[in-house]
Amino acid sequence: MTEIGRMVIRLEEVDSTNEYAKELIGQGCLEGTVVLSDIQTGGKGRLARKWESPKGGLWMSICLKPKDGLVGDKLGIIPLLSGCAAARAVSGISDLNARVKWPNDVIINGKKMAGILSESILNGEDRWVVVGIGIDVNNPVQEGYEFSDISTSITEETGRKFDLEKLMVQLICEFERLYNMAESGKDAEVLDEWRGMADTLGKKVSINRISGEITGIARDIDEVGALILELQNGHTETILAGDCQHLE
Ligand code: BT5
Repeated sequence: MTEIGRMVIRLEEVDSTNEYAKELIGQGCLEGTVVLSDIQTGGKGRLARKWESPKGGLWMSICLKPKDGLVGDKLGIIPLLSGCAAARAVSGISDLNARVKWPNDVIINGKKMAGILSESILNGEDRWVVVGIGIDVNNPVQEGYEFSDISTSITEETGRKFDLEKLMVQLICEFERLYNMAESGKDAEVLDEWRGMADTLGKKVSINRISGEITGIARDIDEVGALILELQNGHTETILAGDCQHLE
């Protein structure tokens, strides 16, 4: 069983908790080490996009050394289970109905409240994964940013402020539960849990991939978390990575 958060490193400010976590792995940190920071000056999204990380949000990374049921293609399950853990933690502290959007977002009423950045690295011969989770908690995001019209925070949804420590503890508990299920071969159950919380399935979506844009109905995910898209001509296409936009 992998214990998450036996070691928690709390910083006031850092460029990116993911980058800090990678340095810790290089220095031989304990698996399951968690890094969080009040502020990130160089927070990252996928594809080198910027992640705004002012005070008030939960910006954290987890150092993992996946084994057993989580090797090879199955590493693709990690961002999905991270999204489930984040959505459950948000719903747990706030009573909001947080849902997951393929591949890596947590949304409330269609608006993004959290994102996941999962990075795989080699440390010597060992495969490690850093999972970065960013949740907009007490920081407003509905004004002032170019993504404001498609984002929200817990405080903007509820009108209240929340204890980041409590959210972190819930997130670690949910993450540990799902991660250990996946490592011990119960990945099908983890994916079922994702399906139960998914806002994407059954919807018409447009996926922006490096190879171009594709539109269809999101029918399901496969055993490694890839999206199964039904195209207009009735064929299906399996999408491993991309940006997903819900069209309805
Ligand atoms: C993500 O990327 O959603 C992954 C975000 C991961 C952030 C965490 S915080 C802790 C750890 N350390 C890091 O440096 N990163 C991780 P992506 O799907 O590419 O979405 C990025 C896009 O979301 C940006 O291009 C903006 O449009 C938008 N965005 C930026 N900051 C945001 C915020 N605080 N809340 C909502 N949307 C944001």
